[in-house]
Order: sequence, then structure tokens, then C-alpha cells
Amino acid sequence: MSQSPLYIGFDLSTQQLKGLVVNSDLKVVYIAKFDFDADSTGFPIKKGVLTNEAEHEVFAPVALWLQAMDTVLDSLRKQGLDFSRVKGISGAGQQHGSVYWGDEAETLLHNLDSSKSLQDQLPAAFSHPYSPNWQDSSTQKECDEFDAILGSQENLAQATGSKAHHRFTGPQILRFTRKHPEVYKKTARISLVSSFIASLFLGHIAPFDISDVCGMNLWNIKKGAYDDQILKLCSGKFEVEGLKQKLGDVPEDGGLHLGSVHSYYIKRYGFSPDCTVIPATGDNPATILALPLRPSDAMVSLGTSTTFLMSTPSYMPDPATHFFNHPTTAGLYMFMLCYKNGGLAREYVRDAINESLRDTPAQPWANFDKIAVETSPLGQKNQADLMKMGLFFPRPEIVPNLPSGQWRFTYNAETGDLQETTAGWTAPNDEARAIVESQFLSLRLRSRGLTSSPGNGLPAQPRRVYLVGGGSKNQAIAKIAGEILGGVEGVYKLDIGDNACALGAAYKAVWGMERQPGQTFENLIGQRWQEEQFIEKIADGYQKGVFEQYGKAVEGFEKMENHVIQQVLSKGLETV
Ligand code: XUL
Repeated sequence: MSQSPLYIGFDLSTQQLKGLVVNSDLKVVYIAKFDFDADSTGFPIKKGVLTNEAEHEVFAPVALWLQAMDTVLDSLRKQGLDFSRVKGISGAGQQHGSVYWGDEAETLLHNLDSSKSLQDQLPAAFSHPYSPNWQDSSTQKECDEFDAILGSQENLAQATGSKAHHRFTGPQILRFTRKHPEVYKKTARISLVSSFIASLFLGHIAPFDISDVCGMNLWNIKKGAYDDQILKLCSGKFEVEGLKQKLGDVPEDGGLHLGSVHSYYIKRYGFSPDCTVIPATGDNPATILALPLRPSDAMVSLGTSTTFLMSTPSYMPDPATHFFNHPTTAGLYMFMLCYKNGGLAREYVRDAINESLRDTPAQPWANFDKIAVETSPLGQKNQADLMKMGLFFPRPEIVPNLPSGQWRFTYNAETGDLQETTAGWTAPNDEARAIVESQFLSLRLRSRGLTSSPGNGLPAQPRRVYLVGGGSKNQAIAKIAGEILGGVEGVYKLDIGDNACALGAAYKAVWGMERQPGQTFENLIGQRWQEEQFIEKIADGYQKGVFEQYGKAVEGFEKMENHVIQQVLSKGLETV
């Protein structure tokens, strides 16, 4: 058996912990999973979390993650992994979650006893047994204070990459100082889920990752430092210096060697003493590391909700979007759009179509797809027709901030006239194309300033569009995605199942350990990535004429959103 090096990427997400092992050629050689609901014992969790509905709190027991780590390491051993070959470890953590360590944490981590499990030894290291989860929405008051501290949401977004969000760690910490002041006082350090993973392997508390720190509303991205005014707010009635110590420094290099794996892992699992811990990052930043994503490439995750990720040299924050430092490459940023709606909205239309046809096809999307593809773009049979467009939100939306609802319009691209009307709409058939268009027009609207012309006189657009997640199998969606977003090289399906975050983390470890001085992640991974194994072109991207027509529709779409926002504001409807 070859002794070539191996690398582990852990993905600590909401519902499971995964450990995925790759070799230097990026080939996956082992995977172990621990499903929190199905495999854990002793935690009354549901979908990985506990809730306190009265206060809109969602949180996870940290000891559950220790049990998961013990089991995943055991499972890798049982599968035959020779841990002595593992040269690097990194991870991906659900973003925004925070872990509160007590005074004894460093000592307990340092003195880990290899005859015992992590779960046996570390629960006493935490000042608080729970980690607030990204689904928590208990921090409205704190978000209002964060949004106001620099004068406006726009200013907060300019400084930290995002306006205040319930789930972001800064507002969560401020609420923690108020709800648990005694515990906060006893808290020596605060980790993100990502730096918690690194801390377990280092045997002392690891610093925050340069990308994941941007999910806190505390880090001034342009200055490359915490924002003093915001930290002051976040420390509540406590000393700001105390908070600074709890947060710690943030190294800039995402491939930094944080240190060797703690002797606990050497003795208990046979890790090599030169196995090195590389900063773990957030799950979304790790996702863009699952392939050598180039600036101007876009990734669209079509799950229950839609997420759009791009690597870009431009920093153009806006309250509706997120910017993070790129997890590996200084000078680049990760742009993210995180919708609440997505798959569910498409499924409602799919079901309405099947019902209207009194059909239950073996392939439930067959009718939806056929109708969506047969309908002409924007429902225009010819250029003189009005464009049909709408918003379809079965759940309250945050991009933009609107309550649940459906709104249908017609738009005259020549005169700019926009009318809220269902006249001319044939429901539900016209909605098949309209709903997919609505979702992709929103992506184009919000990412259009970040793309540039690929040359040859072509308009600004992504180079490639990669689709991931459940909806990426759908050819009709892929076709419409290409027509709206463009993509000079086309639309691709990225076939890595649900392993994107763990793969990205493992690749980060490969890069951290094997890079030549100055070699970027994109360069190293690009040289080794066998794209034919992972991606398949499923639709054309840029199509002259259609792309430009959708460009006009984006103007109408923006007008439509603003119209609905004004309407909602004037009616005083509650948003999220
Ligand atoms: C991103 C976010 C979620 C979590 C999921 O801002 O809150 O995508 O990272 O784990």
C-alpha cells in the first residue's frame, strides 16, 4: 500500500458531521458520516437542533458534536484508514454558530487523555453547553442596534460585508451578554463552529478563519481588523477589551499551518506527529473550494432555498447581499446571496400544473419542464408583447425583505410601464417559466455589477455557471439559467452529491500543505482537478438576443420589486 499523503476535510453541518479523506490527486478515499438525529444518543434534538419557540431560539448541544467527532474518527479507523498517512486536517462549519469556552478550556484541551473519548473529557470545557444556530431569529433588537451603530444598514454592509442578520454572530453575542451575563463573564474564549473544529485537533483554541469571521458583523473587511465601534456595541455592558480577548486574532492566510495535531490523536488513532491543522472555514466558503472556481464563475445551489456564490475581485456590498473574504485567496471576495425561497416555490407550481392536467407522472417534473421550455422567454410570443414577470414567495423572503405572497405583473420594456395584473396570464402554465425566470432574474440583478466582459465584444456575464443541489438535475431549469445568467462556456452540473463542503475543506488542507511559495489555491487545485469526473455541461450559457432581452427584463424586475416593497411598506405588513 502506498504511503502517499492523505488529507481530511470535516463538514460539521446542522444535521450531520462528515469526515472525508482525499489523496494528493484529490480522489476521495474514505468517507464517514454521523447523522445527528439518527446516530446520536442522549440528546433530545430534532434535525440536529433544539428550539425555544417562545424566544425564536435555535441552538445545538456542543457535546453532541463531540460524540459525532469520536464516532466519525472511529468509523474511519474501522474502514481501515491508516491515520499515519494523514498530513493535513481542515474543516467546514455551519456558519455563524458560536461556541463558548470556559476558564478551564485550554487546560482540558491541552491535557486530553487518549484513553478517553472527547465526549468524556470536554463538556466541562464549555461555559455554555449550547451553540446558537444559524436558524435562530431571537436577535431582532440586537440587529436593530447593529444596523444603527454606523448610521445605516448600508454603512454596516460597507464595513462588514453584510447588514445585520439574526443569525450573524455579533448580534448573537450581544444577546448572550444580556441573557446570560454571568456565563458571559465566565467565558474565556468564543469560537465559531469552524474554529471549534480546528481547536479540537490542535488541542488549544484556534483563531477564527479569515473568511468565516466575516459572518459575524464584527470584522471590517477593508481594514482587515475588528471594527472598534461595533465591538463596543457587541460587548454590551462589559469591557470591550474582554470581548477582544474572547474573540482573539485572525490570521490572514487561509492555508496557515496552525500547528501539529495534538498528541491525543497520535496516541488514540495513530496520526503522525507532523500532521498539521489548517484553518477550518465556513460551509459556504468551503463550497467554493470544492472546485477551482475562477473569478467570474458562478455557483447556484438549488435546494430548498437558493444560494448563489461567486468568487470576485470586486467589493460592492449592499444590504441585500453578503461579501466575505475569500477563504484562500487574498484580494478576492466571496459574494453570496442567501434566499429563503427556492425549491418549495417551484414545487407549488409543479403540483398545480400536474393537478390541472389531472396527471401524476412517474417523473413529477415532466409536465412542468415541458411547459417551461415551450413557453417563450417572459411569455412574449413576439417582441411587441408585454413581458410577464412575478414574485413567488411561499415563505417570507429576505432577498428582498418581503412577506410571503405572490405578485404578477406585465412590463413594457420600451416604455418602462409596469402594471400589477394577472390579465394575459394563464395560470398555472405561465407560472412554470415565470417562477424559474423570477429566481434567476433576481440573481442576475444582484450579481450584474460583479461580472465583466469575457472579450470579443460580448456583454458582461459569468464565465461558467455551475449548478449544485437537488434542482441541478433539472434540464429545463438549467436551460433557463443559461438564457438569463449567460455564461460564455455554458451551464454545468457539479456532480459531487452533498459532499461539496467536506471536499472543499479537504482540498484546503491539500493546498495548505502542498502549495509552493505564492501558489494560489485555484492554481494548485486547477492543475489536479479532473473536471470530466466532476462536471457535465448541461445547457448553453450565453445566447445572443435572449440574453439582451433578459437584460431589459432585469430593469423591469427591479422596478417590480421596488413596487412591491413600497406596497408592503404602505400596508405595514410584517416582514422577516
Ligand atoms: C449562511 C447560512 C447558512 C449556514 C448553513 O449565511 O446561514 O448557509 O451556513 O450551514
